[in-house]
Amino acid sequence: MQMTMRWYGSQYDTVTLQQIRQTAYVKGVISTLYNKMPGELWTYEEIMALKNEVEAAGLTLPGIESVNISDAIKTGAPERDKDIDAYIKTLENLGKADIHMVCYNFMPVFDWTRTELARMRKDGSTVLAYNQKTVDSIDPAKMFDSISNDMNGTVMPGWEPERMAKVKQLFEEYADIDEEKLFANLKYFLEAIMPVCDKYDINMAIHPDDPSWSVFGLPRIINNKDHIMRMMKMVDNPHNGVTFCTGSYGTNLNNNLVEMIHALKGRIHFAHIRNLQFNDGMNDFEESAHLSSDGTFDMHAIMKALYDTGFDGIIRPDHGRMIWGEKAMPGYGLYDRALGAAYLCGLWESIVKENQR
Ligand SMILES: [Mn+2]
Repeated sequence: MQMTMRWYGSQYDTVTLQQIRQTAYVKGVISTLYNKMPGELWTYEEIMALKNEVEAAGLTLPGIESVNISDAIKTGAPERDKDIDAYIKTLENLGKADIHMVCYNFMPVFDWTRTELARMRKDGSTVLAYNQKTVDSIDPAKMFDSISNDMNGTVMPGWEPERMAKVKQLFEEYADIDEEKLFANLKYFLEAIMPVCDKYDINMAIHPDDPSWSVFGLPRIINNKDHIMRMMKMVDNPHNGVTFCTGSYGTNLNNNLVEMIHALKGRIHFAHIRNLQFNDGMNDFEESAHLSSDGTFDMHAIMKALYDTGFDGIIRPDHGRMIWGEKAMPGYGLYDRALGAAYLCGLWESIVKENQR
């Protein structure tokens, strides 16, 4: 496995490449061209500028999170073919730059939903949290206003103010999109891009919906084993794969994470590892430290399932807590993600060596 950290670029991130390199555990970063709108073409020169900057700092850039999918592609609007053409050219440019993993999601309107970005825990650390009652009582158009004060002056990916200003209009665009239509539009997109993925050996890694159930009445399809297996079969190509995000699939306690990893053998191209603490069943959860005993999931079992299925892809500690007074994008500070990377590397080394004996 390749241990990485997500990095938002020198213009936007509070964490530097040098700090990431000094963790010693993290060898590469997963990044994006942060100023690109969904549907916009990424040129080879822009991609190489990012790659060269990362490599000059002694790190690798093995993948992109994310090349975002436009709403036209998700809703199947007439302009989708133009956006898909741009996406194909972007993939071609990434392939030419020797980058072979692309994370994306197919969530309508909201990329992910949390009701608090800085819930205080007993030890004074702060974490992202979700409360179902709050979601049920809030006007989705106000969702952005309710959380934007906690962003520490950063712009959260998927929650860009320009996009959120159009939330009402976005809801109208998705008004007649149900699960079946979303599956059909995803299939149409994947079938169009598979030839370029085959040509340049690009692994597409869909990120699950977070939380893994419908919010604000919007359809969600990448949320459980049956749905993800349906997606793997509907475009049965190893380049059609997944980002296995434990903290997203894990929001639904009926999802058996270890069983899902085994079912997805060979199709997990990217792993996001984090833990959750549930306070009122699935009605209220918060992100915990990565450590198994601080949350709900058995991290050793998860890492072992990845090992047992021959996982050799890219992995990263997902969101971390905000600790030691750090001010950063919620979930994306340096300190707790570095602790997470160290812990996951320790588990992995131990599993590898136990199995070599
Ligand atoms: Mn994730």
